[in-house]
Amino acid sequence: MRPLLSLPVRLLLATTILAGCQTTGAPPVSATTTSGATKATAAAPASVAPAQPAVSFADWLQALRAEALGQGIRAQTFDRAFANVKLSDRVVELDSSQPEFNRQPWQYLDSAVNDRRVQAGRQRIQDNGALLRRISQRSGVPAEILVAFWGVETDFGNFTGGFSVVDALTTLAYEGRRASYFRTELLAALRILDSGDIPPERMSGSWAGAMGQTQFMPTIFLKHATDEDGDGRRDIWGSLPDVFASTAKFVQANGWRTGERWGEEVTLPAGFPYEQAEYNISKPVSEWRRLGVRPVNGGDLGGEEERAAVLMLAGAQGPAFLVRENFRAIMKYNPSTSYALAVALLSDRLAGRSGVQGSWPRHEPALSRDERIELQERLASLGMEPGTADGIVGANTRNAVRRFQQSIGAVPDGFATKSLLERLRQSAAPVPAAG
Ligand SMILES: [Ca+2]
Repeated sequence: MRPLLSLPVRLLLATTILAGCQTTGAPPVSATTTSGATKATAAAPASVAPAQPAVSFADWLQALRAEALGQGIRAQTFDRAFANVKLSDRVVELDSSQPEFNRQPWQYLDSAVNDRRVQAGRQRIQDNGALLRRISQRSGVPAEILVAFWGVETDFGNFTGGFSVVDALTTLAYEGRRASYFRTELLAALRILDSGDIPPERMSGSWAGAMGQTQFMPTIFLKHATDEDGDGRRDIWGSLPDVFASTAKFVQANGWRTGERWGEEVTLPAGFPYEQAEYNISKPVSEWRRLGVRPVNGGDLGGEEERAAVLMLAGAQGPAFLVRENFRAIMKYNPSTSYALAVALLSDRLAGRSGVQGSWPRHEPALSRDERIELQERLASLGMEPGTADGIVGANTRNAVRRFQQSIGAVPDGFATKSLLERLRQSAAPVPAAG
């Protein structure tokens, strides 16, 4: 992940924050990670109170040691890993922050998929041609997809996060907001150290513990990291064969379908039922064709029996994408639609396909967190049922926006904009008289 906050991949946790992103099309958050941090996204954080540990760190560590040894981790491994352990204030700060998502999806996509990155990615494909072909043939995951993950996660290994994974996970397990999740990850990290894949001083990653060039959380590493170069170590920090093979194994396990595409950009006809443009509304491609969905570049959609959803991250004014099962496989790396679209679009460019043809509504400023909460509160007061007013624009909020748009005769695309918020302010429900 990027310089922003490097966040990890693979978080299974998908906290609400993530969930927000994904659904929202807001800039992604971190990958697979768990945490709520989003890599790309986070802007200015608002603070949440960190958890207060109930026991001293020394006592906590002693209990952890007993648990680790009970799981078969050698005392020597544990003691070496914790010889210089430090709790990190910076990690606590990052864990306590709530991403503002004050970025529009195109701003994230511009940073994730641009000419420089496409050039660099094509060069990496050339430099590693034989290796990528071998792994791709074996796994069924195209080289362009593998390199796109690598590019979006760490800019091809340039930004892998500079935190000690043991320090970061220890901090999060001891005093973070998701202590039990991170305790499991910390024990998994110890298991990796115990297996000799990497010495503790080289085990670096993001503040949330996503490691190496693929930003794998330790539990993901244990399941999918692969020793492709045969030196006896699974090294996703320094060995490209291991990096590509591990990524391929994870993507394959996430349900990648050999020979199918992730989807493509499409055009929608006038009168398209925009309320159906939601990631969780999946239909056979043939049905989308009947509704007038067409490839933006002409030709047929193909694969008509496959299931797909129409994804629009910026409402009716922005481009539309028909996303298939392989897009869902990408989402399992990092449950953010913006993230998955970045990987998908980068892979297309690496494969020589064109970039996005439609234009983004770049004149639309992002709503601040306070404005998103206000939007939700106003929608709720009008009986539009946006769900909890948490500042996260997910499917419930979009559907509430659609109800409001329908009520004023606007196109019900669910895209929350400043002008829509203005409109809501003018439609304020009368305040009920007290009593
Ligand atoms: Ca190796």
